[in-house]
Amino acid sequence: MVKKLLIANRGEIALRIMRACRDLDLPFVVVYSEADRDSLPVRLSDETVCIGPGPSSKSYLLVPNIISAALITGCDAVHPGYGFLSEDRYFAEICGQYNLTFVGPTAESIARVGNKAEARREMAAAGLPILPGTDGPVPSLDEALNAAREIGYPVILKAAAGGGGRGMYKAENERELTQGYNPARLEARASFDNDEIYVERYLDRCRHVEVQVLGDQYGTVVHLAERECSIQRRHQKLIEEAPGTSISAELRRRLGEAATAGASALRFLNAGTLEFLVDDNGNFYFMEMNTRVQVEHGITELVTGIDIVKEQICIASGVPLSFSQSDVRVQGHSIECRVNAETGPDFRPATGTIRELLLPGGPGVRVDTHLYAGYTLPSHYDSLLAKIMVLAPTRAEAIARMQRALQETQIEGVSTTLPFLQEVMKDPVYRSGDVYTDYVARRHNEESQTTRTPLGV
Ligand code: MV4
Repeated sequence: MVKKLLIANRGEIALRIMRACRDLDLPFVVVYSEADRDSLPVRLSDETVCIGPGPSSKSYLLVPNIISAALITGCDAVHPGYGFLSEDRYFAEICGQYNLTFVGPTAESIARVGNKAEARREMAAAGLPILPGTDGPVPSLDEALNAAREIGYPVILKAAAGGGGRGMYKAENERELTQGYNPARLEARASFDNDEIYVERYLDRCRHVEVQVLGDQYGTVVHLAERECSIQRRHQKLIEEAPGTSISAELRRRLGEAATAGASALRFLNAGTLEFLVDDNGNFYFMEMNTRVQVEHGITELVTGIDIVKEQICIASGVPLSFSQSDVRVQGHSIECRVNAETGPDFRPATGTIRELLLPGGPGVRVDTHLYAGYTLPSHYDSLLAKIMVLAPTRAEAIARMQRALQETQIEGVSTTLPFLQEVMKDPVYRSGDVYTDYVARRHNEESQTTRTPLGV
């Protein structure tokens, strides 16, 4: 086993990793920025290291500071959590150079699927279904127009180096593609320092379904079934469920087999997720692969009973997976609501001091949060405050439990998404399970999320 783990993250995921360490009786160190001095992970940790000032670029993203923190505290492993350096192939490589075990995939795997155009090719070669699209980046508008003529409209332009939906432009026809091509490239360059874009057929009325996979150092790959994450706003997930609301046992098996085949083709190590779009006819298409633990991993833990973060640490330590595919059972239905601090019509991150905090409990409720009463939210980081998760025998019972949990939750001092989450739980369309990626835009009167105005504002 690794002997001492550096937790190179903050907020609720730092706390989540700490908990896995304590369950494993593994010593750990938490890093923090000057803005996170009073954070809960720092308060609850025996050993901490300050790695720089508040802005992430000067602390959580600064590789030399993280590596130094690990070396001076005698750590032999680093868990990157999600965001920050978690999908940075160079960080994974540098950890190796300093004999630090990176709790995640190999730098090579991160690189192979980090470029979405390449990931499409890799997965198609492994036999996974993909939407019609270009084999690689389209370097000119003419080539984009020619490709779209073959593919058929509507199409979507995606930044090869993008991810999570950033840098996407939908085009219904040649005029829109002509208008969107240059802005898409400029935005891709500005956001990802890489202006490669590719063209793909746009799928309407589909669901966003992702399959959790784990791979160990001995080539064993298993999947932990799917999560459905169709309820998103501006490509931020708001609500996730496991298993998917409309996934038959047959489709689950096919999705799982595809995900396992894709991950095996990469000889994938540690925890990852393959993202698919699923239509109403049981067709599914590979979109992209995430090579980290995800925010929403907890609902998979609830329905499978598998501790994904503990597995990540064991896998990184060279322990073979202790279970096989046939041991993995999905039991019950789980829902996660993300509570974010946000304000105003543009949903800007809100800051403030948590004056009062009441968290829900009772049967089937799990809350992952770094909040405590009196905590002042720093302004430098993302707006996630808490993940409220429930587990119940059926989806209807899970919704009832979530309503109970949301009713009990009180967060004073900062405005949050709690009212929105309560609206969704009451909505007959949500309750019927008839939920597609356009749910928030259609049901909650919000702008379309794919077609952004030219120049990407
Ligand atoms: C798409 C799509 C439809 N057609 N690609 C968004 C996240 C990224 N990983 C993939 N995403 C999508 N890709 C094609 N060819 C729909 C989405 C999508 C989405 C689009 C608009 C509004 C909300 C969405 C939620 C999930 C997925």
